Amino acid sequence: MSLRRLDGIDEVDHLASQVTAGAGATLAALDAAAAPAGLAFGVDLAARGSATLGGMSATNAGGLRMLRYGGMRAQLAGVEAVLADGRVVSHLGGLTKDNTGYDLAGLLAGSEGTLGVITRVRLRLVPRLPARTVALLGFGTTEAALEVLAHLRRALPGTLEAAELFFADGVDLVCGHLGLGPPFPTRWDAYLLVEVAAPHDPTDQLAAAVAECTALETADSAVESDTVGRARLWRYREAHTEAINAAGVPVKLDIALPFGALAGFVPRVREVLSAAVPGSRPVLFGHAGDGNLHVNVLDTGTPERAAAAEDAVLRLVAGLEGSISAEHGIGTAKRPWLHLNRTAEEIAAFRALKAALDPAGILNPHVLLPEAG
Ligand code: LAC
Ligand code: ZN
Repeated sequence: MSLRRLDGIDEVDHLASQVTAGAGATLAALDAAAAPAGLAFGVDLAARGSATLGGMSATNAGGLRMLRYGGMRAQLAGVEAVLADGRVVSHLGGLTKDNTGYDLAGLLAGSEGTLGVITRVRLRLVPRLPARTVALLGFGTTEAALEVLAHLRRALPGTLEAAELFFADGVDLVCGHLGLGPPFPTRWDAYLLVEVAAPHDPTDQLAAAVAECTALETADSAVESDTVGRARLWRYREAHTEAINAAGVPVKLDIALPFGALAGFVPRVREVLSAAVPGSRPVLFGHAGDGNLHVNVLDTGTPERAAAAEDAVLRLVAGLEGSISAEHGIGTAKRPWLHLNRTAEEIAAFRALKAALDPAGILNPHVLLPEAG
């Protein structure tokens, strides 16, 4: 019998670059367990100290490195789960090639607890890259920031790990909340934060790629490669959620758009909100590398105004062929809008799966699927 560690993480299988972990283990514990084997986990997010691997799997969390490694579903090599009738399904062998039927791990990832309760996960690990560099870039327009990102994707194949976008109003909130100075003397409209990671110092490569394209645009840049400097630049992005929550109770939307629609959406969503909910205050930020923006709307006031804000943004997004929930899932709040992204046939297939695996509807009822009728 193998001993189970208190942090819920089994011994790392360094031959397979995989590990088995309990659903309650945290992301931070996983990272600490993988490090001595020269490995890391492909998903990272700001709540790494409290986010659990079971919750991250059930919600198919995306996070900050999705553009390089994919989301939680891509990391799952197997799951153990308890079904609604108490039976346990377990497939934790982690074979690289295993074409023996339905992919239950993939199905349970992102099922939001509606089809089974994940109890253990078999996770793929990635090489731990020791050399990392972060650049924060300020631009006069969102278009310029996204053009530069497109260039960096081509110029930095295999090393670009994160590409985050945020805006002047969000930086103001973060600076006010944390008592931080602004990143640059100029208050830029759009900010792009990129991180590259490689076996050897990628700073020169990043600096050259940035110089090639920012020369064409009016821009500011700051580059940091030590741990403290990188964390200083990341604070401007990672503190957005806490700074927004400190400013009020936001309507939180989490959308994705085709890349070609992203730049136009930024001014358009502000116009749409100011028409639908006058006096509301949108703060946008997110994972530009995935086409995913978090749209947080402050100062909606009444529940009616909050619902109007939500409806206006989600209809705009669906009209642009985007996703009404890129990362955070449907939950209870987004159910009334699921039909904007999913056809009646798809929703019927969802209901058939739910009925087969949870006929009495005891697992996370009222989540994901719209109420029937
Ligand atoms: C983030 C969370 C809100 O990206 O998804 O910070
Ligand atoms: Zn996010």
